[in-house]
Amino acid sequence: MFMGVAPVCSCTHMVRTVVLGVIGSDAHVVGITILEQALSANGFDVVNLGVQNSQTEFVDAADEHDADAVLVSSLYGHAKQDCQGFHHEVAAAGLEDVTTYIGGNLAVGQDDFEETRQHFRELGFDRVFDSETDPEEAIEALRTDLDVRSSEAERESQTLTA
Ligand code: B12
Repeated sequence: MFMGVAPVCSCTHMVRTVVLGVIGSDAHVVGITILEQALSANGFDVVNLGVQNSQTEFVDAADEHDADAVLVSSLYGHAKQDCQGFHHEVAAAGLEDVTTYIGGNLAVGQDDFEETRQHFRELGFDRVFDSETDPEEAIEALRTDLDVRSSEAERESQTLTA
């Protein structure tokens, strides 16, 4: 009689898929490489798109891989232009439930980061991180945001700091 095969893993939580990449013409690769390693070491399934991605490439990858989160990186100071309309593309693809973060050197020069954060939050990003961000901080935020997605009430009670 066929007895079946025991599951290899009896984990109670799902592996979360994260699409990660650098947007626009930006070629700074070190930050996302470190983020990829940290995320993978912490159990995330990471799709690293590398550098110089269009908005469409992020959205297509999120769709194709059924991503839980999209992490956009930008270092060269043109993130505002590169991210204009990004969330319209996300919505047009029916991916409004995908968590979106952006991080890096998001403006030119030394600006007031709270203003920068506010700008990107208004564009639609769930969290905005500066270039001093430790990968652990992003991982903690992802754990919080992706775990509470099962409960609308809990999600609304979260206080976002990034
Ligand atoms: C190395 C470097 C280069 C290399 C890149 C090599 C490569 N392939 O990666 C080269 C020489 C090619 C280069 C080119 C340019 N660069 Co450059 N570069 C740097 C430098 C010195 C280090 C970047 C780096 O690797 N840091 C180490 C990694 C680990 O840190 P990180 O990238 O900041 O990433 C961390 C965080 O930011 C954060 N993070 C990043 N993304 C995200 C995303 C999310 C979602 C989260 C949560 C966190 C997060 O987590 C990461 C890991 O801890 C910085 C100055 C600096 N000290 O940061 C300038 C810097 C980024 N470059 C700069 C500029 C202007 C340029 C050029 C435009 C110069 C020019 N006129 O040609 C070009 C752009 C070319 C292009 N098309 O991208 C400026 C940007 C200025 C701004 N934003 O206001 C900087 C800040 C230098 C400066 N002070 O002026 N650069």
